[in-house]
Amino acid sequence: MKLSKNEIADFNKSCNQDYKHENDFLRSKFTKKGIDIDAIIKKVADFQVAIPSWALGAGGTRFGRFSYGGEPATLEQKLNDVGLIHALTKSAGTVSLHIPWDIPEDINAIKEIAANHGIVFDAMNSNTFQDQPNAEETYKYGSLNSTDKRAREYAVEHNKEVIRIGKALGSKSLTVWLADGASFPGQLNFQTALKNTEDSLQQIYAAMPEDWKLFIEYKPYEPNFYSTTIQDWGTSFMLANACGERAYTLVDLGHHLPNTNIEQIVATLMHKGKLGGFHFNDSKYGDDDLTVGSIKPYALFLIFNELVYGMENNPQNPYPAWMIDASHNIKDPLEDLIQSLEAILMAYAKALLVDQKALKTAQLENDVVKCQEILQDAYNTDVRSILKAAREQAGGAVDPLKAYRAFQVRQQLIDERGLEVQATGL
Ligand code: LRH
Ligand code: MN
Repeated sequence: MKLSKNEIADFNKSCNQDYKHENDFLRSKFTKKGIDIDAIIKKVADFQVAIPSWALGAGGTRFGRFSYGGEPATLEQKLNDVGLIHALTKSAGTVSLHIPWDIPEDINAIKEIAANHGIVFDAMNSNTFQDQPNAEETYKYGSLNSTDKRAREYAVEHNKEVIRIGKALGSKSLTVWLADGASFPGQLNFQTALKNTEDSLQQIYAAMPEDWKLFIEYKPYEPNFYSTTIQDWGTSFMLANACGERAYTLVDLGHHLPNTNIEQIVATLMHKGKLGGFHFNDSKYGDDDLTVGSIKPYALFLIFNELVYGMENNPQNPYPAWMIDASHNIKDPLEDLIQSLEAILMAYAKALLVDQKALKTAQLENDVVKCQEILQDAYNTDVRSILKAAREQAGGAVDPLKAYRAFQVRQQLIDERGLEVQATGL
């Protein structure tokens, strides 16, 4: 199933055009503050977020999984679904693959399908948190941190294989997330585990092509519930420095203990030039992998406020990699991803409305009240008209979710693929 530019353009004509007047109002309000609404519309239109190949079907928990019907059973079908999201939103032009869940059988065929949808391959993800059928070694007691040298070597070799596949697809980065750790005190020697992990990551880093980046993802707990070897940003930052200048920290929003100040972590990593990228999602308690902006939209805005400041003031930090990492237990996976893209672009657009000059002055004057007023003036501004104009300019749907339902995409996918198909992934 594919959606053509003309179908979408026709759909846009049937949509309410008020957003054009709303943007005229925003221009009149913000131009006098030296904030260019049309420049923001362009920045939003150019902002591309990678779709996780492992989140195109219904997710699940240990308590159960409810399939969704019309799920993609093959990598080709997954790329088609990313293509549908990109056709509607024009902000999902990249996909992040997870190996071995998405090993391409025919590299050239896969590249061609992706190119037809205007999609490129973002960070590759390795998987040393599950044992594959006929695996020679087990990761039960860890992978890169394992006390068993053969398990470490097996895991390093797997990461080299992921790099080889990524190179063939045109990807330029590898994300390593490790479940490695312990569930009971005494089970692990922390220092040995960290040393083994550092040595193994250095071998993986050395195997990367010169123009690749390594993203080291941290997480405080799950599936280990007492210790995770790469538990927090500081450990990831330390390991990235131990690897080299093309190794960075990856921030998954769900990988923080309650009430952690993530925007400060982002500012700190950008200051040190070590912020590699994001896995966007939202959570109430643990690593819930919920729709972005569905629980803590203000926190997401504060993170983008630091990102906008950092992208203007930290040339030492490369342009971050933007990726979603979510799992859909009850929502239509494609609708969930469309909502997440909307929340990410809204947070970005609101952050671009922050009068950074006035904020700097108020901070220097310790005018605490004014600082909050400046931030919240931007946050409380409705930017949905900016997103609509950005999508319309890029040839997408003014209202992607409405279009998705108007075109009955899910029903067409079910007609094509049936109700029982189960996608690989989480
Ligand atoms: C771990 C994680 C990691 C992925 C996995 C699918 O919780 O966030 O990024 O490998 O989810
Ligand atoms: Mn993640």
